[in-house]
Amino acid sequence: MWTKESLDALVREKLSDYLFVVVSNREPYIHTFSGKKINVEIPPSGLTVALDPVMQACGGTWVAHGSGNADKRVVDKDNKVSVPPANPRYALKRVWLSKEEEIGYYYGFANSALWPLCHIAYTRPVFVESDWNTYKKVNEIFAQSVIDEIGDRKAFVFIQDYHLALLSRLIKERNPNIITAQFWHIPWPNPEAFRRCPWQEEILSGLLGNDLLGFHIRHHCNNFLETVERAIEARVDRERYQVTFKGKRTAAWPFPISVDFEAISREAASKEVAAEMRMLKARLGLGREMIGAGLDRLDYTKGIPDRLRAMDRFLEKYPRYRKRVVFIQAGVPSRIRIPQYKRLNEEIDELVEQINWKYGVGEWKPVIYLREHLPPTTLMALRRLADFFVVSSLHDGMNLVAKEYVASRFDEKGVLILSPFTGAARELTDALLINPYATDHFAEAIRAALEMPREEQQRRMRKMREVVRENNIYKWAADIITELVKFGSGE
Ligand code: GDG
Repeated sequence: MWTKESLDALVREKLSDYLFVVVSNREPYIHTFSGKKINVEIPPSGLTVALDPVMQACGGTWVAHGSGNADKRVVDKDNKVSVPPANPRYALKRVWLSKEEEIGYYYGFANSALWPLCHIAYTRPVFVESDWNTYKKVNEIFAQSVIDEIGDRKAFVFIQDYHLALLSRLIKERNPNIITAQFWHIPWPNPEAFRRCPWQEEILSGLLGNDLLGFHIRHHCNNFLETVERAIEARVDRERYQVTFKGKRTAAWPFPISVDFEAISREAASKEVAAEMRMLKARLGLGREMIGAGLDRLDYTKGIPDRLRAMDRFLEKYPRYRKRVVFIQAGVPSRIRIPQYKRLNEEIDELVEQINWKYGVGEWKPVIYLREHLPPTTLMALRRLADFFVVSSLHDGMNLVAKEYVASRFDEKGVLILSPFTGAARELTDALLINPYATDHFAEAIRAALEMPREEQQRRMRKMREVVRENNIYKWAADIITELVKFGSGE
């Protein structure tokens, strides 16, 4: 089983001759002003949890957009700051973007075009030529920053996600000896869906600059290979999952991302979390009710209205559960500058209000909506309090929230209700699988979860915990690094 220590040893052994560079849009540490003081925030993301230990072990460089308002204040003349702040182990090199660049690249092409294009969630992608041009320009800015950092050293570059689809090719054009891998954190849709992108050839060509391209599941790799086959002149080897394009080979393989199982499990069992569970119940005015919960970044792909509709249907169909079940939805709004996200927030507000009006009695309300930024201990307390936990994405690359719930339930209690349209559903087959579009069936699953005997809960949870324990975040990183170094040795 992979642990932080064994990953550390692997990195020291295999990467020691190379400079290891991670590139992502989001930075692992953000400096912000709080009055005159400067604070450091760690953004909540699975990516940071996965790659921070790798970086700490190999002492490389992480290149990312400097988005904090105090970020410029703390960097040196090369735009670098040593992190983690308390015990510096590697360099965070910041890339600066103007407001216009951020709007066109991040809010525009990445999140209004590529994100809805790759998620089949019936939100129309918006393709704006000027956004595309800004996206290309920002990818160039990142490429230059990476190239300057590497100089003439031997290097592995590990690129993250859909914000930087053109990066590997831009890097290779400047220095073909650099080995690059990229992980695509969102689904890759079928070729029919992808061809709606007016610049599909450029994007594919950009991604095929990589030596290794990672997706969460094999299905996304297959979609990618089919898209390549249909869209550009390239040779696709379906057996080896490889593409040859312009004389260069790229492997497209699955690497299911995960969480730090042991750390979450340990933290969930702490005294602080137990105390927070009591405080949270008191704060929310909860007594003996059974508790359901959902916790998401507020995104239209996560199926939040769909789960509220299922809750509505459940309470309508089974009045005996009124006043006996409460559903808590937590999560912070995200990307609110994009109109579809604003509309989603309004839709959720309306649904919560309607359901609470319909079934509320006196002080009691069936849905509690926690929209504020909650500290990790509170989120952990919520997972531990949840008799059932809902992940109802319409489409999701993996979904770490589901794995975090499983990792938190060291007591082997609780039921996970999970959408089959998540990557996680391929591994967590002992969850109650629901179709978020099928409201009645979904409502039945809520009832089944509430009525599931303890022994069955335990049997299912135990199996899911085994899966997440074994396939943890360190295995994800180790598997990718193991493959990556083979390209370095020419294997
Ligand atoms: C993309 C892919 C893939 C959520 N709300 C709050 C909060 N979170 C934390 C969760 C979890 C993380 O954020 C979300 O991870 P997900 O995997 O669920 O989803 P995306 O953000 O869409 O990530 C996804 C992932 O990349 C990794 O490859 O799994 O499919 O879409 O860790 O706990 N954290 C805090 N407050 C919140 O309100 N603090």
